[in-house]
Amino acid sequence: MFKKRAGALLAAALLVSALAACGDDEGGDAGGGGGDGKLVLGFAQVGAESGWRTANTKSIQESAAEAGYELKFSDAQGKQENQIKAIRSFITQRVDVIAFSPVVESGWDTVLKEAQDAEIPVILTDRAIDSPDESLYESFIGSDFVLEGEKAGEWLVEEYKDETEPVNIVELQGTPGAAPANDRKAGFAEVIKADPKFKVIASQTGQFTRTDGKQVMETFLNSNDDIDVLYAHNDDMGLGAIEAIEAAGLEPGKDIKIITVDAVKDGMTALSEGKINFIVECSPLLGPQLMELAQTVADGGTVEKRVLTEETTFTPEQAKEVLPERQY
Ligand code: GYE
Repeated sequence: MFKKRAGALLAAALLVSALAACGDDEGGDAGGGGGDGKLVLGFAQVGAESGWRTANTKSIQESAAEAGYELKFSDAQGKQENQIKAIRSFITQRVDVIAFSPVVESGWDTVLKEAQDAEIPVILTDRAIDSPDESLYESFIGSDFVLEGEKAGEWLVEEYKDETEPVNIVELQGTPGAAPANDRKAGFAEVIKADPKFKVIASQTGQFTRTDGKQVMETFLNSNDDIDVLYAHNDDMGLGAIEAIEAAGLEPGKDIKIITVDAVKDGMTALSEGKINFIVECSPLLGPQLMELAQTVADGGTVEKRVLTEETTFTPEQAKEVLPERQY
């Protein structure tokens, strides 16, 4: 079922002449490369670290099934070396398209060059890579993580606009080296630096997981007794931190204001209860657009180099309104 782009054009030309010749009904060949015509998509996922990731995996699996594609799905359990292995195995299997969500930003050039040499198009989903060689992938679909960090910072600036005393902030960062961790930190820092009263007194990774979010928040609480705000790079770490805050006899959302990113159901529930104060949305529902992109690149068509996801923000009142219909 493997098909090069040049091959796609040839296959399309042959198909047109075959149809012209015998009025045959073989049209709609998704893969275009013969066999049963199913497009074969190899997808190398980060892992299952968060509610966001679970929803993202579901979206990709459901959309692939709906589109009638054969999905080869690999879970890297948070390790770059596993993702590289999975991509190499997709190349060996000669899938039609490779898509993956890079666990960290750097270190992809060699394996992506191998895919390029094998003429298998690659689509980045959710997270970017830091390579200057943009020819290594066809498109990058996902959120603007810097903008998410900025939105978090803007809420904080507005919330504390009348405050004259220092505002002590602790930050739970995502996986070190991951695009959403780097960018959410940078966007937030850029906005709050305008006012020196905002002080990030501690900032550490919580690996995007609840367990680590809880544990790191415990250490923050043990070494600082004047924390005003927690900024967590995702809901799961914020939810873990809430447990640590409650265990320390403090009230999350009141004694310590909490801002998170993602807006998955559990996060939105905590927001509606006032335990989180503000959530910046990051949509995991990338499946349908990814399938469209995969089809286009498999057919040799051109796609936008950057496909941005549309997102909003939520206050507790807004969370209450949308929760009943929230899909993830
Ligand atoms: O925010 C976090 C997940 O890459 C946008 O990864 C994604 C992030 C998401 O683990 O919850």
